[in-house]
Amino acid sequence: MKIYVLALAIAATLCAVALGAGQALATTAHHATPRTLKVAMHDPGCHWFMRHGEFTKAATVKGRIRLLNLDEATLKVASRHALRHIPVGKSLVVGRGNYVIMMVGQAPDDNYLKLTVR
Ligand SMILES: [Cu+2]
Repeated sequence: MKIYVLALAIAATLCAVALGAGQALATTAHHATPRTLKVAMHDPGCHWFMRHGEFTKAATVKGRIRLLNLDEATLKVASRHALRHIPVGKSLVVGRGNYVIMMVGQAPDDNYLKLTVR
């Protein structure tokens, strides 16, 4: 009986630790709310980063950033590790790395946007 109680106490302690860790993670995520970088439709080039009311083909940001697709079709976000898609009106948070952003079915001379996240 004593061993059973001891096991129960250990299990309860482990649960409390796991719960605490989970809350710590949630808190961290909450504080690091990423800013938003818009990708907007604009010709020529079809799509551009829109920052401070200006259209640019390249952007460098510090810290995680939320990419918002305001283009006319799904965007492709390519990094060394993955190719991800952002449907129109949706967004994607990206972390540190280099990215090339293009649109599905885009013309060969449309923009390839370069994003650097430090
Ligand atoms: Cu486009």
